[in-house]
Amino acid sequence: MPDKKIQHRIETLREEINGHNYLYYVLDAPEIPDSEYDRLLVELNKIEQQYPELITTDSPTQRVGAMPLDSFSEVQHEVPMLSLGNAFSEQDMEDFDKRIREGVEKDCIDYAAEPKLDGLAISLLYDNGLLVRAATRGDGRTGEDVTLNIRTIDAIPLKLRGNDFPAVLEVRGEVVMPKEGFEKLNQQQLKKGEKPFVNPRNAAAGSLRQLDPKITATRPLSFYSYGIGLIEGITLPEKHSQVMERLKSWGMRINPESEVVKGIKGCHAYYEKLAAKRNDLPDEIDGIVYKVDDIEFQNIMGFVSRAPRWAIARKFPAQEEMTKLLAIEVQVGRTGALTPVARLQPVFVGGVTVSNATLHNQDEIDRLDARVGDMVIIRRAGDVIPQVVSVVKSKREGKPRRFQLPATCPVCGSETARFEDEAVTFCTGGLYCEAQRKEAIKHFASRRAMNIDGLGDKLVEQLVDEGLINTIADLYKIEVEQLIKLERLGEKSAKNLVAALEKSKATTLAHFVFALGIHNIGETTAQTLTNHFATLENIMHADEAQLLAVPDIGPVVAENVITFFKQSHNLDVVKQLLDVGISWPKIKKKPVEQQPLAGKTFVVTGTLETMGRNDAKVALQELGAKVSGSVSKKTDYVVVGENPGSKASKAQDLGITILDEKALLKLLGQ
Ligand code: 9MJ
Repeated sequence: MPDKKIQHRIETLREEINGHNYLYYVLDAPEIPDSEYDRLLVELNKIEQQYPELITTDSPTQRVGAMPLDSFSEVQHEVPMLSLGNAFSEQDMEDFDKRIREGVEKDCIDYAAEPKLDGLAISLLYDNGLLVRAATRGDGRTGEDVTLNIRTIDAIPLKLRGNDFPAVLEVRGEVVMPKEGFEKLNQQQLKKGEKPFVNPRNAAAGSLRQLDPKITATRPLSFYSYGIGLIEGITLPEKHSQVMERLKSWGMRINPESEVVKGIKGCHAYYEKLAAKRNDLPDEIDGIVYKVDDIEFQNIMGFVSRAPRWAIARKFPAQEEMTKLLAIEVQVGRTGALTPVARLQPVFVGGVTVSNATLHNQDEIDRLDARVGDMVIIRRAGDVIPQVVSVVKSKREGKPRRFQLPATCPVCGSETARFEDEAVTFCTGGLYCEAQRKEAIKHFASRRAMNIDGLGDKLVEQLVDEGLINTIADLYKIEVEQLIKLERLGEKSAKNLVAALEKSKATTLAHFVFALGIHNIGETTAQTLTNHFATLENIMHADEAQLLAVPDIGPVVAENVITFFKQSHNLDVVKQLLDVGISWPKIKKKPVEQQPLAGKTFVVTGTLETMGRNDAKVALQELGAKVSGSVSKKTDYVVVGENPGSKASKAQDLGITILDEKALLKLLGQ
């Protein structure tokens, strides 16, 4: 039998936890970090496991129920759950305000203004302060019992605070999924290979419809209350805003943006204020709800069918609309990336007319299964570029073909390519592709490539825009007279540039290979290729096996090199560059097969005295050797310096030839 002390500790812990929940959710002023909160919960859980007879259903440990349901049962709403009339313009609002002023015979009305949350309306029934039932709105009269799911939402108290709450209280409000949680949930869905949710509202609805509350418990749901239904046992204050304050004191969360505003002017100002904030708010909202604050006036106005005449929802312009996907066009960006773009039947969404939306890449098209002729949902939130959210499959007519990004670039006709683990498909045209021309030329001219002094980004753009150059080879045909005619370029600069171009012709093979702008070929890879193949011809004619034999060259680089030099236009440009006189010192060594250490694998370990380990590696590579990081049966030689590690002993065990530094230097001919 647990003693009084245990009972007391349990009660203290529950009160503390509920108090922190209140600080966090209702007052938005947490006092302790999450870790501390978790510790309290762990302690409570531990004691309750030891004394299960002390567990109560309102304990904060009891949010997630044990068993999944077979189905949801029906709930009759004793006080119907209302819907709201809509206003779409200032004029609609002015008409509404006029009706109220005339109805209650007052010049200026106070309105309780609240964000209109885009979630699910829910009714919470508290009996003697305990949450006993939660139901969806359904058709307003009959909803579904979702108590077990609702209990998992931390922002909803299982027990009301204080001791002045009514014997029976039905709280009404909206279950929402905050935008941040929605994004995270969708990332998880994609990772699991499951379908992402279309918007936070759908995600919230899907989460509440789970028969297994354990699943709902993992979803980032939240709740704001905005009114009451049944109430027994106390009389309420006379204003809606005061009622909301009471709800807050009992532990219910109220939207912090709520305000009482004066008259129609106040309504308009509040609308403008929230519309400007809309995208920065944590939750998705689709408008403003205005309620006559004085409950006596509410009673005077009454209802029409199921909507109160004392409240209205002023809608923001819709952020989602349906329209037809007329075509999918492919754009080639500055970097060569192919981007599919949806051409749409123009549609007014998020306050502007939208006729294009990006489809990002092939994966996105596949995920949406978007096909030409489909009806699609377009979303434009704030300043975010319009997105295709989903395809309305039920409206698909006939059997449109799946869309595939083209095998050749729509701008230049070069082959397109896409590598494993990369989402983008890109044009391999590089130098030749008009879409990529400016970027290719800028790269070519840059300091670490051909180092053309005075040819900056701005000037490149000007030269291309004025039609003076089309390819990088054209750079070397520019004359001083042509340059002088350009805006902002004096005679001296023009002469300097032509001189710099002339100077840049004397380069190195590694700089030249890097300057070509082959995808994934950075400076180091260009150097590696050069060391290994020694001549441009060898690099251009290398097949996959030869490329893969080069240390540090993987399949992606190999494919990039092969595809680049397969394009006849790239070969043209290279030829033109050589024809204008670009040259480099010959690398005095034989192609790899003929090199002295070709086919031999080395491992270098320990400290070398006369040359660094890295220099030793490069020197070995230059003689055609492969240098590896670990010793295996395939290793031919292990070079051992001072203080070698386990690699030396492993080499001994495997019977591999061991070289000291002297032997290495001899081998290198030094
Ligand atoms: C929403 N959705 O945020 C009401 N609502 O009041 C607010 N909905 C409402 N109030 C009476 N803030 C019926 C519906």
